Amino acid sequence: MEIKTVSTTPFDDQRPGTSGLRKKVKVFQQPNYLENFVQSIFDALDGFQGQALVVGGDGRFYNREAIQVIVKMAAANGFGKVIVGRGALLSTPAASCVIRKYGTFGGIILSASHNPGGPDADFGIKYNASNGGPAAENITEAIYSLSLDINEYRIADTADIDLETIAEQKVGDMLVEVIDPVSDYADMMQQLFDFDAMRNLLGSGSFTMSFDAMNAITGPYAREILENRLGAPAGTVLRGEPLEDFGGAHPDPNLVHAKQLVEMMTGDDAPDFGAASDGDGDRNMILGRDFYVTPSDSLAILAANARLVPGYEQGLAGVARSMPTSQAVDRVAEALDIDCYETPTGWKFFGNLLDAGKITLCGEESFGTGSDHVREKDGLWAVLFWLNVLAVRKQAVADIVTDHWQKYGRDVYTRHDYEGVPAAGANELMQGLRDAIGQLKGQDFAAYKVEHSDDFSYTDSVDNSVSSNQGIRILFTNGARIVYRLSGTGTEGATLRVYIEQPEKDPKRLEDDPQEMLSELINLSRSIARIEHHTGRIAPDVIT
Ligand code: G16
Repeated sequence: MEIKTVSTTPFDDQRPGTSGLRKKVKVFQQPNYLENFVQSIFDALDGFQGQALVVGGDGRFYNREAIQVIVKMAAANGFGKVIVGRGALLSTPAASCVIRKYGTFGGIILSASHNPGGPDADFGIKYNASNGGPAAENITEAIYSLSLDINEYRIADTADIDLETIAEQKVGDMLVEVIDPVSDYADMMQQLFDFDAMRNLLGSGSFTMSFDAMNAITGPYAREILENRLGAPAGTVLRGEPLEDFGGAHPDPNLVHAKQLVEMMTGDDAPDFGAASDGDGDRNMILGRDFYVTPSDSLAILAANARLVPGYEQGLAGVARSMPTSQAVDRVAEALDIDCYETPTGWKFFGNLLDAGKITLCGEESFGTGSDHVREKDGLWAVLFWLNVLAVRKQAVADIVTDHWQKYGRDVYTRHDYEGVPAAGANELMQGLRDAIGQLKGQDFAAYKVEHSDDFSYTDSVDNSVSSNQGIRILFTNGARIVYRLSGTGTEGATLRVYIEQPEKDPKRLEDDPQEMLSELINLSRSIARIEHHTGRIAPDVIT
């Protein structure tokens, strides 16, 4: 095998965001752009000579080309083996599962998650460590600083590998194993959940479900698990073929982008249970008939019902949520007398807590829920968890949620996203809030009095690393909160996320519409941050 050393010059925009490097496909297609970043990943790592690397992606446009480059660069840099999903496919949680199951050195996952795909849309790449989880900040920062200094990369000068056949091949001395992308993951799900009970529910004739794979990676996984292994009727999985451009859809499982499913779930003949997953299979949305379960509530409900599920019947070591996620799970943790951790946004922050056995379940308001079975959030896992709970409790989704609110109270919650706003205005808005933090305490805003305000800072309880500037929190004396942060996953301008929450215990109000219940706080969120002044927007683009 001939190894080429290619001269290159740095790009100054390769700092990974909340979850890896996400850019427009056209940016990645610039000569040497992908190669520089991959070489910077390898240069940031130690000790991988002769070791195995997992590679796979969500099937979006440019996935296959990028995999071929990564395989050749892995060979040239001294990896002993690459494990790749057939068709260049691996969902993000399946990649995490495979890294852990085969004890590989790490993995590279190609995805821009819930962002659209296609030649004019988004692409992404991230490195996951041997625990199966996204690389910690010290690694992503090292990758970034190496990318600023890079002057050459190494690549094997060989033919492309065959990605379609499950078999072993060689690239020089390096072994390439093409695996079935679904089976390891499906086997793991079968170990965690009560497939017999779920099969009975799905075959009972009185229960129906629909799963929207959004033309993205979860299609083959959902078909294998729901239709083949659990016996759900063919057609339970909608939009089950992964397409390079997701069929033009925006593969983000929320009320706006999964509109088709949301519409199906209304009315008397709607399915009993609806769910969707995103581009790379790590997000989930849970719906009952005429009922939407917020991701924050979903986490709390899974925690409260965990003992009903075989994989968690021993109980939970602890739970964690990202800071902007509602405090619903905190109340469950209190009742279960287990620890609850509050981390910054980004799945990577759960890794140490999971590895140390401090938590079993964790989740985020951004449609992410997961557990210690892998080190990524896991869309289909959350759906199966719900299905298992439904099979045991034999109640409607809405009844399970309202029962939960009756017991624990409800954290009325909404997130307002102002997308694609000019970065300068968004930064000024955040700076304005940062400057005001000190003076907010004790101030009254109509019925709300500020108890505390800060720019969230997190100290990891395992390695003591500190992550600062993780979002502005305004906490009110009645338990309500407004949180502001800028998204770290967008590829155009800035996205301002405003998270609004208020606890409610009044049984008569528990089921009211959150936008109405929170209307005063929503107005406050706009006036305190002067959103219109800084962004020109009078209303958000997406409300979840
Ligand atoms: C990623 C991260 C999540 C984060 C989400 C939104 O998810 O893994 O931890 O909550 O982005 O981040 P932001 O608010 O910064 O846009 P995914 O599904 O995009 O990989």
